[in-house]
Amino acid sequence: MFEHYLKATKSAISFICCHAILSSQSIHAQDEKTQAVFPPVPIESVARYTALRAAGPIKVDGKLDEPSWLNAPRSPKFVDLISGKAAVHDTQAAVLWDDEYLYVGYWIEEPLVQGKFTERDSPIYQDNDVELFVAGADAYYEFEINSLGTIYEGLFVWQSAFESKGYSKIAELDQTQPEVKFQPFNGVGLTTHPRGKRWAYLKWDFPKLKSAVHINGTLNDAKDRDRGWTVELALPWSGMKLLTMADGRSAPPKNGDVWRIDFSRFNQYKEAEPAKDSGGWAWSSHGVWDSHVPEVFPFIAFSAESVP
Ligand SMILES: [Ca+2]
Ligand SMILES: [Ca+2]
Repeated sequence: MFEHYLKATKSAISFICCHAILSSQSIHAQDEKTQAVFPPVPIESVARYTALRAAGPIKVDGKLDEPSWLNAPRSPKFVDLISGKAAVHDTQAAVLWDDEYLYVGYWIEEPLVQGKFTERDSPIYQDNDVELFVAGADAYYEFEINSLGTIYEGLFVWQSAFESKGYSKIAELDQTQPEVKFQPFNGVGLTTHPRGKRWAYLKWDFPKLKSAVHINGTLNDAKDRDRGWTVELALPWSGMKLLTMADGRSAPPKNGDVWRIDFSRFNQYKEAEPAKDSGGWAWSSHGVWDSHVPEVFPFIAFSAESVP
């Protein structure tokens, strides 16, 4: 969801044409409101979850039919991104892990499964999408996927840590190299984050990431009513070096380690009034129209225990 902002700043096309969610007036109001209160939701209300180890192999085919998925604890139903109120369609997620991968599964109820983008790094947020953010201490990763399985991803590094934590010396982030593409980024709704701006690397690819979707229904066919779709992800721990380098955390994690990981979906529709549907739903409410706030990401503790 970050690129709305980038596009808006680049081309002066209004922010609202992309996600068509908030008027610029209400964004401003949101900013003013959240300026004084940070994080935008109380820390006690941020979701907590314990991720168990997978009990067997996970085939990344979009089908969450492995015994590990069937037995993994699931998130509560996703709630409205801003208000935390119930969403019209059911969305749940689960997390598993083993020595090689972090696995994430999403169950997405959707009566009209649709998608248009087929080219990698297209503006997936202009489709109905599912998003994942994985936070390190001084950098975070964003991933988006649509029902066609097309992905969009990027890496963000807090500018205040860029030199001091050694990111500037990493070849793939080295801003003196002409082939390294980067841009400043300041959030999409919360532009007053106390940590300030990030450097956005939108050409960055998570090494050896595996992703797949499975549609339970018919794609781009409104004649029927679909069940929805599922998303299956495997992120190799070996690809997380830029997320772990600042605090030296273990990847794979140690028993009891806690990471901040965010799970959300964004829709091109909104539930009719009187619902106050922002169009974005998340495992744990963000309190603002912005996912670039690691302080509101769910606490995901990793347990050495396997799923039953
Ligand atoms: Ca599978
Ligand atoms: Ca359909």
